Amino acid sequence: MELVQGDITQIPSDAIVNAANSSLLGGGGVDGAIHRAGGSAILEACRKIRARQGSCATGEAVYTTAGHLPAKWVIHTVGPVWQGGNKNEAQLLSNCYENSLRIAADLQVEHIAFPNISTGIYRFPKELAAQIAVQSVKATLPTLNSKMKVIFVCFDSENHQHYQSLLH
Ligand code: AR6
Repeated sequence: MELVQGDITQIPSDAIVNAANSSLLGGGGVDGAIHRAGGSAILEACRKIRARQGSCATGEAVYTTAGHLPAKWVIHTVGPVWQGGNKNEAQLLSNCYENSLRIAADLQVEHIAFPNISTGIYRFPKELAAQIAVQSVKATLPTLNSKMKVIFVCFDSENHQHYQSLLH
């Protein structure tokens, strides 16, 4: 596991994870940044997935091309909206990391970059989200037939500090 502070759209990686919403049709935050930088091919691919399966449930993940991004794939996962902690938010957030890693392993990626899912517009407490992210990755990686490198990409310094204390 590695830690980087910056914009995930600039990180060269086999797969970049998007903190999407269940419509898969784009939005603000990191989702908006990924669609803007990656171009229309990502939205076109998302529309095809919607036509096939409908929306993407919270905690689930799907993958598309990465368009113009310096990556092969974008894995779109839908984090939970924080509603106080009694709506299964922790498990659903953990599922986002686990399901994204499972797709990445199927795609045989060697590097995957995660943003801090749910910690922006969806208001998940950052410290708890960081603990769940690290724990979920630590629990999932050994179950996969993969030597994948996981890069946590923190946009803001508060998230970066939480990950720093967890990873060192
Ligand atoms: N690179 C890396 N991280 C980023 C970037 C970036 N370019 N931009 C923002 N972040 P958010 P959510 C961080 O709000 O909370 C969208 O509208 C940000 O600082 O992007 O899961 C979707 O369509 C924060 O730490 O995602 C959904 O409707 C983290 O990314 C909704 O927002 C997540 O913030 C999802 O909300």
